[in-house]
Amino acid sequence: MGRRGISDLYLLTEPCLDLFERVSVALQNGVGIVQYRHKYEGQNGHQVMACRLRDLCRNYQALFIVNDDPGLALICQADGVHLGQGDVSVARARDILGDQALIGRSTHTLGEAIQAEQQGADYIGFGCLFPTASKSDTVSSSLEELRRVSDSVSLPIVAIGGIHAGNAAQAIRAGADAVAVISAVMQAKNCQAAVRELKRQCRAGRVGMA
Ligand code: TZP
Ligand code: MG
Repeated sequence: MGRRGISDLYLLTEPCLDLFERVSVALQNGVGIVQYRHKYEGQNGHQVMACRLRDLCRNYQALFIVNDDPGLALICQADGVHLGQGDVSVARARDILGDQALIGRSTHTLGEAIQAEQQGADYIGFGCLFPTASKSDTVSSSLEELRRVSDSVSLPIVAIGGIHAGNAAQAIRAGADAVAVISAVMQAKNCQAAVRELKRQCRAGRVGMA
């Protein structure tokens, strides 16, 4: 495991009919961190789903993170929360969740990454590295900027945006500790094969760095 459990493959959920089955398969095949990210669920549905996913993650000793909402993270006793640039401050999330919580911040530039570290985030998301259909309001970034971030920031870095088995190793080689994916796993025809190949590519990327 990497620093505080952030390594290799970080899975973000999206609404789908076989959500729990997919996440279970992902966990069985070595996903170590799952973020509950459902933008369009009613508040009640959020709580029920988040608590079920938390239980699932606990069964596999995986970390469970809630997107956007420290209040929901508190209610469902998540391991932490992931904050976008437009969400509450790291300090506010820390007030709500306490010192032990893992707080992530989305970043798109070296400046935002340095700021997230200064503000006390525990890890940063960095991207969007490659074209994605999963998020419309993304800010594009690059492997070169990821390298600069990796040289300047000591927090764990989770690369995100359009990552699949064909480019995951590049992101790791450029300095990411982990790669975060939605569609590469949540929309995979064969979820198990997708997770295994992504993990293999992460390992290949690390070997390529040695
Ligand atoms: N933040 C930046 S890109 C993105 C998020 C949530 C979507 C990533 O989804 P995918 O399907 O792995 O490209
Ligand atoms: Mg957000």
